[in-house]
Amino acid sequence: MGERLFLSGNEAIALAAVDAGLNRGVGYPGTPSSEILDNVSKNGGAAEWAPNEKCALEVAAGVSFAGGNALVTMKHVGLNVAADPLFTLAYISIPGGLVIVSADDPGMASSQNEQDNRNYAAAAGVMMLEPADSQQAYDLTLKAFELSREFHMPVLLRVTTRVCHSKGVAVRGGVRNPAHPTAFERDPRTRVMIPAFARIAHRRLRSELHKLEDVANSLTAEHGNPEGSFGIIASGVSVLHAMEAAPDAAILQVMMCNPMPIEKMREFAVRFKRCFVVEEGDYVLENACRQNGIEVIGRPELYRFGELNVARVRRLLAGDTTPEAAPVPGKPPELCPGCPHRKTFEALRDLGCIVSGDIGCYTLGVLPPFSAIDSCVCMGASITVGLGLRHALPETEARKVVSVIGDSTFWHTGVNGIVEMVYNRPKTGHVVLILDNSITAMTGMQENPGTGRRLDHTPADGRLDIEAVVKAMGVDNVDVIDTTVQHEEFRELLARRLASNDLTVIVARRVCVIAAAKIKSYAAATEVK
Ligand SMILES: Cc1ncc(C[n+]2csc(CCOP(=O)(O)OP(=O)(O)O)c2C)c(N)n1
Repeated sequence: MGERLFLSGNEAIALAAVDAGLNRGVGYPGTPSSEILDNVSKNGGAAEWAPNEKCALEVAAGVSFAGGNALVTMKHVGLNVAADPLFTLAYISIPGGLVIVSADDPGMASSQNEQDNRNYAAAAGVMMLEPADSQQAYDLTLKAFELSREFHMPVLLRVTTRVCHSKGVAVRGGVRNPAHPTAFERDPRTRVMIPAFARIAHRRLRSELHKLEDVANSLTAEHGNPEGSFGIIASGVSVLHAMEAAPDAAILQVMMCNPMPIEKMREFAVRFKRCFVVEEGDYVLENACRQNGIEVIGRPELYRFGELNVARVRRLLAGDTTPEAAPVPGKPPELCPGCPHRKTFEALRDLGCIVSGDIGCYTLGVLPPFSAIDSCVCMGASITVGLGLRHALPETEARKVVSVIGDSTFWHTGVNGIVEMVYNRPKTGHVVLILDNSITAMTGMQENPGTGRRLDHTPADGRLDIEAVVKAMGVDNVDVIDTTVQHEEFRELLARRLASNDLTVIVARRVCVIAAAKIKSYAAATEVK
């Protein structure tokens, strides 16, 4: 009997990755995935925050090319940023182990969309495992590393908010591998994806995926009453909801959703007059059943939106499509009292700026009493969308456009926006406001390349300096100001820069009030050493 622990899904993934023999965990924070790498570090594994998800996946790819095991963590939208390496890594023969955690957020507890990354697995041809609880998060992480090493392919591990954050008992098995030995073996035919090699690699990928269908069929489990009056095919946390909503049904759990256990699903479905599919998000299992001639009862569109829960699954199984009760209104989010972003947004509002916003705590500047953000698309988009507005709007309006971005987001993908700004300069110039609260606040106070500390808050080897970087890139004016105390100076500066045709970066710098005490304690801990 292994060690019994009480773990969240994220803690279980971290522990299993270390137990599997981890050489490096790499990621970029994003709810609900952020705690995984902290826990890797707490369990003695090497872990780092990369500037963004594409960098994270590529660093991890290098580790796996050296024969090591690499874990990559990100939220679902992070995989959009990392999609370029993902699709080609699928073709590459990996000597080590490469497991990519995609933490999806159905219901958008903390996200800008509810994309279902099971679609990525199918589109890229990458195998994907899907745990339902902490025990399976532990077991399937171990399995993911095993499969990655056996088939020389990356593996996606898809978890959702409930799986990441719910706690449950998980038994830690006997596996305790040290980090894998590494060495470089030259093999350009399988790792340099020029068309001549990639054509062969694509065929290899498809043939391996066919072999993996047997693995998919073996990675299923039946729950509930095998003699039940109806069947349910489900995956992820929906399995648990279905077990509770329909204790008399037979439930087939799909743990590998790419490739899919088509034969198991077929054998299961034919046993019942009625077989439902219960899944969150897109119609991934349902469509696979239909494409393969497996007769199932699907979900009305109402249940495509948001998370499922036991009550909703009961309604779904009853075919109830009457409108659902509106959720109890919660307290709307707001910028903290004392947040350094507050005074900045007051000035933007009062000066009537057109604000191209970005993603971070500061997105809350859209809400009253500030109402001072006009668009927000994805991380890094503030600068580039602002530039598009500058190019397209009549001059009087173009002059009001300001791009607002946080420090972590600037290092993530904002830097590229500065490249675009200097290279394709709008006639009226542009003003970029970098809200530097010296931490990645929104996702739980993680370090970033500008804080000078590593993931575990010890001093980093290097610290990136925003002013030096943007100056070196050719920005005309680089101003640094504390808008919390220098209100009037900030308003005057902003108005002056907007009136000019210059390219301006204003760094509004003041540490996040919530992080300030922690940052002091990190400094103190270092001094003692
Ligand atoms: C591609 C992508 N990765 C991760 C996230 C999660 N996320 C939202 S905002 C944010 C960073 C915010 O930090 P910062 O820009 O420093 O602003 P702050 O919250 O500190 O004001 C992150 C990591 C996301 N929305 N999109």
